Amino acid sequence: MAQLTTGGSQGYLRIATEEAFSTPELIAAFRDELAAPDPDPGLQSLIGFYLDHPAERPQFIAKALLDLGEGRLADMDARGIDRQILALTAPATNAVHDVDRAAMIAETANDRLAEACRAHPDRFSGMAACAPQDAPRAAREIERAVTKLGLKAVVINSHILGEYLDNPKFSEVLEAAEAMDAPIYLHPNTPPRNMIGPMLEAGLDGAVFGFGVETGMHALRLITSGVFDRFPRLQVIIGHMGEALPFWMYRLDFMHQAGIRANRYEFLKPLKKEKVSNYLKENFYMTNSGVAWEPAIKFTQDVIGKDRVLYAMDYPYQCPAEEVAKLDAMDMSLEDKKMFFQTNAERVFKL
Ligand code: 1DF
Ligand code: MN
Repeated sequence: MAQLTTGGSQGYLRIATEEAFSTPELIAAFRDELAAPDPDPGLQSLIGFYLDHPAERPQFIAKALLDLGEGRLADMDARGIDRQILALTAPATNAVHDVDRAAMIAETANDRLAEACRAHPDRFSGMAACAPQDAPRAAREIERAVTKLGLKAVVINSHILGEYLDNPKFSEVLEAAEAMDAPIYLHPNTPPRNMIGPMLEAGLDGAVFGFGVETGMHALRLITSGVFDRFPRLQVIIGHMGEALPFWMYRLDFMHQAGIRANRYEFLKPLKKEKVSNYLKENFYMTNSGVAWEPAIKFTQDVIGKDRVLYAMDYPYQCPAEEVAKLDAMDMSLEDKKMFFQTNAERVFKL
């Protein structure tokens, strides 16, 4: 494999858009959640593994998450990554029961992230964390993070203690993101207690599959509940090649419309744009985090639009340099590759 370099000599910069970091405050809260009686099984499966497992990968990840300086920059250099768009790692504040503590963790993380972005403005940009559990405070924090800290988007790690963003209790969060013109990165979480059982039993609850099922469903709920009719300018970014939703699109449209015509569910009301796919094409961006796979990237470009598909690495969870080289080598015009790796991200995150 040829040496990967930063600086754009291949004809584009590489901007990685779903890159994770952590804070000591978040780690302490995860430990307390796991020590409480009857902890969330998804949190236990995911974070229990990354906090304490002796294998090489979780040890590397635990260390890399806390490095917002030289170690991270060296890893970016070695992989030819010009810029990371950073987000507080999943499930972040979504899994913290003490609402005040959750909000403090988000606010402190945003301060730390803004400091790292100020120290390395040519290498780091960031997304704001918040604690949607306290929606008015989350809305204020989104405004502060965008206007005072220069953060570019909002990260929300899918379900919030088993609740979903279409619940009217979270309206102020969506309203603030729309008002700030800040996209929401709907990042995966492990499935909640009432969904995880058979997946956990089979070892399929995490990034291998459960993440995608949970987060894809969350994204769909936002559409079918009419969130984008309430907030038409809201933009949502989903990773992992759109959590497979592009591949579902035809069936989603057919079955959703059949359900609407039959008035089958109280929850399902006709949508202004009628088809689920229209929202996927107009209110969503999709990144290829964890999917360094040319056919899936091209298919998604084809069905939702080349201007809506962005590159992501998912450092430090999945970061082999070989994946970067593989994507560089895609059979795709230089113009399209530049949109994928660079210019779509520059537009969406206002870099
Ligand atoms: C994993 C993957 C963990 C992703 C993550 O955050 C994460 C993993 C805790 O492999 O367990 O963000 N991911 O986005 O694919
Ligand atoms: Mn991720």
